[in-house]
Amino acid sequence: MITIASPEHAQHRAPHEFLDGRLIPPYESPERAEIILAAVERAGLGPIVRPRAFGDAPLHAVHAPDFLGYLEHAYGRWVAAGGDPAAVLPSTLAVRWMDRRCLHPLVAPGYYSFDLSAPIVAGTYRAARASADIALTGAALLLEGEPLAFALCRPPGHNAGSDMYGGYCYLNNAAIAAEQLVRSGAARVAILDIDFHHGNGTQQIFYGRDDVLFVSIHADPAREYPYFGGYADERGTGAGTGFNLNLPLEAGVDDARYLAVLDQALAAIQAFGPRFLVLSAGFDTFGGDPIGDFALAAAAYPAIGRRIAALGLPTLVVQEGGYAVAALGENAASLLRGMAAEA
Ligand code: Q9C
Ligand code: ZN
Repeated sequence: MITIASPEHAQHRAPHEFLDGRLIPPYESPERAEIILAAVERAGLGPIVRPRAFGDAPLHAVHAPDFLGYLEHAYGRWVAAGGDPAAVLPSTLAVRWMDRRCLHPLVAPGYYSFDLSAPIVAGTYRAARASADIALTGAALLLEGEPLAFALCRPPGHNAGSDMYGGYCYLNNAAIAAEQLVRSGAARVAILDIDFHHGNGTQQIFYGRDDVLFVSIHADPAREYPYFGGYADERGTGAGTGFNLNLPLEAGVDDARYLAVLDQALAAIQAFGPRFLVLSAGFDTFGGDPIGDFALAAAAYPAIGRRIAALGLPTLVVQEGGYAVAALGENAASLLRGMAAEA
């Protein structure tokens, strides 16, 4: 197994986020990536390499050009227009019946984002690009014959859609890697999302596609973020109908319950017959997570890893969420240990 990581992630450090009307310290912190890297090193899971640079083309394959231009220049234009230098965060959001394009530098954040949990600072775009390069390097390694790669991405990506960001996510790393695998000749690619939250961005990007299957196990959005999507009746559209599978779950999910639902997800992936698997791996399913309400024990992660690896597919593991920082490194290393043992 090969891990891809970069110190560039530290360029992104949000000063705060909004939660239930309160301005609070961000759950998504640089310490997360450092602790995962240290645990993977300690576990001796194979070489740790830096990402290669892939340029703009793979980003454009997934994200809209105006959205990428916005992300690149948002901070500088915001500050020049008088916005708080601490971070870019909107005060007015485009919504269902009021969604005209108004791109004044202090207003564009409300057009391109859907929540108040993804501040942009001076280094956010650089970090997000490095994060996408990490995922793309993992995809390249699979194409070169590597059976298992771990993309230690930060910031995470699965909440970011083709032209919208939010939920700590800016560029959709897993989607960018999956699209690269398809464009390199793989007829079918499956994405399994095991983050506690629904991967609304990944779903949106591939919703009309029959060559990329998206399967997500997550907290029922009727109760948990992202609330406005991720329900079981969202099955895809047009040619993509039947190629989107949401498995929303109740609070308090334990290891046995989770593993049973995971088997359902894996059966759907097996039936699809993909050439590659991209795993959006979040560890906010852990019982100790401060923003999740599942009850997984640490012992669940090696078991989850073994079952996923038993599919026998070349797999790219892409780091997403997980906010119980003290346990995060061990949980990530445990999943990978389980996968490597089975592979
Ligand atoms: N009451 C990831 O795990 N705040 N994003 C939720 C719930 C935002 C999660 C508040 C959660 C974003 C990558
Ligand atoms: Zn999450």
